[in-house]
Amino acid sequence: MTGPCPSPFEVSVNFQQTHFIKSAARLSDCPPDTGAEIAFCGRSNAGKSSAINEITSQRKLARTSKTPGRTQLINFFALAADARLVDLPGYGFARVPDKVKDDWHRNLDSYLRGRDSLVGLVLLVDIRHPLKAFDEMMIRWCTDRQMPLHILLTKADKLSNGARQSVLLKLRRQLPAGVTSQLFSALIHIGIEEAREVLTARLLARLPALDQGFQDQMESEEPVGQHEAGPVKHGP
Ligand SMILES: Nc1nc2c(ncn2[C@@H]2O[C@H](COP(=O)(O)OP(=O)(O)O)[C@@H](O)[C@H]2O)c(=O)[nH]1
Ligand SMILES: [Mg+2]
Repeated sequence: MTGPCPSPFEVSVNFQQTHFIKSAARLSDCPPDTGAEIAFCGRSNAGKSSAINEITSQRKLARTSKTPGRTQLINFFALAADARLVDLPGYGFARVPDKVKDDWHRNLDSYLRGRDSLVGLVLLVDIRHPLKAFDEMMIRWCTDRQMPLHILLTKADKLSNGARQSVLLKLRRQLPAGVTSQLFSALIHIGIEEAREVLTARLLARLPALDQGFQDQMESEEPVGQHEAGPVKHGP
């Protein structure tokens, strides 16, 4: 028996080829706002950088740190032409001055409000500390704007299998309809494929030109020039 047919995106985009594009301190420094990108957000130390490294099978793509609050910039990574992953600044680090915290908050806010290519958020939550104030705020922000949101319960290795499942079930009961969630561990490799599938589906929803271009290639020998005008943009 043959396995399931991989989606065109999986064939044309290899997560392992993801590369760093740039770091931005403010919206005006971000790469061109075209195509589709998915941003990883969460409290400092939740495991954002580790998750990006794990999903892309690259140990050092996004820096990881034992010191919370180290990543203060918005970091962009290219998955493919016009498809990006974004590592957002961590939130909730107590030991930085208020001025710095205010700057982060402003950067995060202007990015979230101003970025047309943002097609979804991944919220990372330490499985031992589910749904703190920041997490609740992000969930509300996404549901108010109908922004797709997927939650990774990170560091699942810190709990027994039974305890993990019960945190996940409890979380799912609390979440608004449409917000999806899963277990994740960068350390013992839980949930990597599941996360990749969610990312792939979200990006493909915005990049039909990429999908269509690939299908055309499969179905005919002819060049796919008619699709090269770029991805279709959706409002708002
Ligand atoms: N046990 C465990 N530790 C993790 C996991 N993911 C990240 N960490 C650790 O948590 C700390 C913060 O991780 P990092 O990815 O830098 O978090 P970020 O601040 O959200 O980017 C580091 O010491 C990581 O080694 C995991 O799946 N399991
Ligand atoms: Mg980080």
